[in-house]
Parts: sequence; C-alpha cells; structure tokens
Amino acid sequence: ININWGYHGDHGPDKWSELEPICATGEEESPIALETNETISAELPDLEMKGYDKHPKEYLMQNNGHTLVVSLKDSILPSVRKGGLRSEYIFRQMHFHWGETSEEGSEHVINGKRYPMEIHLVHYNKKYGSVPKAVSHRDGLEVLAVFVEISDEANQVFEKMLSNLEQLISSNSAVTLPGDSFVLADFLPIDKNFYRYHGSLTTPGCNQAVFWTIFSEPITMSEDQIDQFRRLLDHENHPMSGNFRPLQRLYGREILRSF
Ligand code: GRE
Ligand code: ZN
Repeated sequence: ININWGYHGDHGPDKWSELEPICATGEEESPIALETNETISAELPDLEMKGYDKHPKEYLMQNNGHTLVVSLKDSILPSVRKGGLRSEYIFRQMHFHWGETSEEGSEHVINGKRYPMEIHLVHYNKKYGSVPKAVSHRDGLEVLAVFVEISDEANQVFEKMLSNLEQLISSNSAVTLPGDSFVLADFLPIDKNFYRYHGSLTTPGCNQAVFWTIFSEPITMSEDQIDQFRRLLDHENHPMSGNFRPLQRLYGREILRSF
C-alpha cells in the first residue's frame, strides 16, 4: 500500500478510494456509530486471552507516519479466542487513534460519544499465519478496541510507554522499551463487556477482514499524557493528531453485545 495517504486535505479519507476503491464502495467498512439499544444481546462466552500477562524481552515502538505502533520483539505470541470467535487469533501490534483535542479522537462512536483516544490491538487468524495474508480473508483479523477517557490521574502504564517519546517525534523512527515496562493486559479495561460486528481496516486498503471486539468500558490517561501523543509528527511533518477515519455506513449489519 502506498504511503501517500493521510487524514487531512489532498490525501484525506475521501481520497483513499483512489488507492483502493473498496474504501468508498465497501458495505462492511469501519468505524461505525453504535447505539447500545440497537445492538443484539447475544450472551457470547467470555474472551479467552493467552499471554496477555507475559513480559516479552523487549517492546518495539515505532512512529510509522500514521500512528504510534507497539509490537513485541521476541517469540511470545499472545492470542485471543472464544468470545464468539471461530478461530484463534495471534497478537501482532497495538496502535492508537487520537484527536487534536479531547472532544474527539476515537474512531468508533458509542451512544453518540466520541472518546479522546481509541487503542487497537490487532490480531491475525492463526490459520493464515500473518497479517498480510490474513487481510484478504473475511475472518482474517480480530481487533480489540479500547477507548481511553481523560482522568485527573496519570496512568502509570502510559507513563512507562511514553518515557522515550522524544525519540519518536518524527516519522520512521523507532525505540525499544524493556520488556518489564508493562504487559498487554494493562491496556484492557477490568470489565470485559464488549460489542462485536464485522467490518474493515480503518486505513487503506480498507480490507473487510476484521471481526471487531469493542470494549464498552474505557481505560484512562491524563490530559498531560494524551498531550504527549499530540507532539508526534506524521509522514508530512504535520501533527499526527486527528488520525481517525470518519464514520462509515452500517448497510444493515448486525451488531452484537456480550451483555
Ligand atoms: C489500522 O491501521 O488502523 C488498522 C489495522 C489493522 C486492523 C484495524 C485497523 O492496521 O484499524
Ligand atoms: Zn486502528
């Protein structure tokens, strides 16, 4: 995929279809607005997460020009299954979407509310072996989406994550973090109630390959902490903030809830 896309102006979301027609024509695109009372209560089993509490040797953090990406530098393979999923999905990377101000930033909208940030934990279906292979299958990816709300208290997990952010300000930069800094489970809410629907990547090529799991309870960080994210620069040396895709139409899709 061409790196020549962004969120504003000439390369913004309404131009993405010049790279990938499906971005405009797809009928299972993401993100969407969800209204709890229009979702279907499905009594889905709990999600089963393996390795979410394990420390890797190191974390790799990268500014890829579109977002901040966190991945693991060794062979622990956290995974998720159950929760109504028909397969096991292996963790690949975690990344972030956020706003210029805390009035917006999340991609999904719940009961009319936009959160200041949304975290995506991207997993690929074990039977396809990698993200690039998985994106051409309807059941290729599982993304856990976690909303972030602002609180007065700094979140110690993000404090560690953000400690080297200076070195990630420009596009195409990377740093490593010690493996004992945090675990993936630290980025999940305690209450694991979730919504589930079928949709797409929210970046080009917009592949309709994602079973979305959207936790209803947010986690928190302080305004100072989200301001750290807002200092990052994108591939055009512009502020990266506002890296969320506009809402997409539902086209009659059903949205389940686990509660
Ligand atoms: C993204 O780039 O934002 C993305 C992925 C994979 C799955 C979902 C998603 O890279 O939103
Ligand atoms: Zn994303």
